[in-house]
This record gives sequence, C-alpha cells and structure tokens, in this order.
Amino acid sequence: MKIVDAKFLQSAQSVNDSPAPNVAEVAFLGRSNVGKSSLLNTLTNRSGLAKSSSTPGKTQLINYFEIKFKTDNEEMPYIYSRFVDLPGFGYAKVAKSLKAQWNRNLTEYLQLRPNLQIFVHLIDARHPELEIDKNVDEFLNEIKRGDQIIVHAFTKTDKLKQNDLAQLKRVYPEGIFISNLKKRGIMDLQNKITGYLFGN
Ligand SMILES: Nc1nc2c(ncn2[C@@H]2O[C@H](COP(=O)(O)OP(=O)(O)O)[C@@H](O)[C@H]2O)c(=O)[nH]1
Ligand SMILES: [Mg+2]
Repeated sequence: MKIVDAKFLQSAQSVNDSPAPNVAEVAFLGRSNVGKSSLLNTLTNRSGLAKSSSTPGKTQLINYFEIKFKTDNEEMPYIYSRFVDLPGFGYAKVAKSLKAQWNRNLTEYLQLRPNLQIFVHLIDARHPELEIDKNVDEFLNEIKRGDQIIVHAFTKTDKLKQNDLAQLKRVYPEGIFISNLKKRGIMDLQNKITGYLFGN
C-alpha cells in the first residue's frame, strides 16, 4: 500500500469545528521542533504539505490532511484516511492563558475523537526520557481506547552514534526509528499505519 496523494483539508480550533469524524485519523504529536512537519512531508512525499501548518497562527491549530492510499484491490483501488498535525507542546514563548486553552482543545481532541485510531508520539532520539514526553505518554495510555494504538516514533536518528541507536532500539523494541534527513524508517511507519488501519 502506498500514499499517492495528500492534501491540506482544514484547520480547526477544537473538535467542535473539526471535519465530520467519518474517516480514520492518525494524530501526530510531539514537542515543538521534534521534526513533525518534516515527517509529514516525507511520509506523504509532499515537500510543502505541512508548511501550511507552520505559518504563524496555524501552529496553534489542529490541522487535517486528507491522505489517499493505493490498494492492491481492483474493486476498491483507493482508500482514504486523515493525518492530523497537532500543536507542538513545550512552546515557551506563549502566554500561560493561551497555553492552557491550547491544551484544553488538544486534550479534548485526543479524548473525544471517535475516529482517532493511532497516536503517533514523536520523540527526539537524542532525548528519549524527557519529563514532558513521559507525561504525554502516561496521559495517552490513560485515555487510550481498546480500538487505538500508540506508536513511538523516534526522530533525528541520524544525529545518534551507531552504538547509541542500537541501545535505543534495545530499550524500545516496538519503536519506529526515523531520520527525515536520511529517509530512514519512513516505510516502517507507513506500514505500521496501513497495517493497523487497513490490515495490510
Ligand atoms: N538531523 C535531522 N534534522 C531534522 C530531522 N527532521 C527534522 N529536522 C530539523 O529539525 C528542525 C525542526 O523540524 P520541523 O519538522 O519543523 O519540526 P516541528 O516543529 O516538529 O514541525 C528543522 O530544522 C528540521 O530541518 C531529521 O530527521 N534529522
Ligand atoms: Mg511543525
């Protein structure tokens, strides 16, 4: 299965102004600067795709992308899902009140979205044990329904020495190990997503 098209669908402030929950969604979340936009662009093979969400103002919003997959089934050659770019956490420069509002909207999306199937939690491979990522992971494990999975995607693995990467893989055997720079781990993540959503 292969992604053949991807396009920006819409931005939303919260679940209330989000598109109808009628297509399976994959949410991407992580600290600001972890490499989320780069990963979305690499995954979809659209270099400018997530740029629309990095323009000032839009980084605070939930950004929906429509993803078109080619199947091997002639009767149903294409199948769709949505990738959802969530606001990065750990934004130091923003006022506290605004931060709280973002968190509320984000939390609501994560907890209330019935068609949300996969949480892709991006973690900087150089700093896998940050308190904020542990908190997020704990929260996701608390709210996760039986029909959902959490995927840990370690980014910027090109910045690790071979030994350190091997060690990280031992500690997180279920992890996906990504380098946007070297285009590593991208198919592993795509296969994980399509395997779970579509069974292949
Ligand atoms: N070395 C390296 N740098 C990366 C990788 N992915 C992203 N970056 C860089 O990290 C910075 C933040 O990336 P971006 O995708 O905008 O992060 P976001 O804030 O999570 O959306 C940019 O300077 C990217 O070029 C990667 O796999 N390897
Ligand atoms: Mg970004």
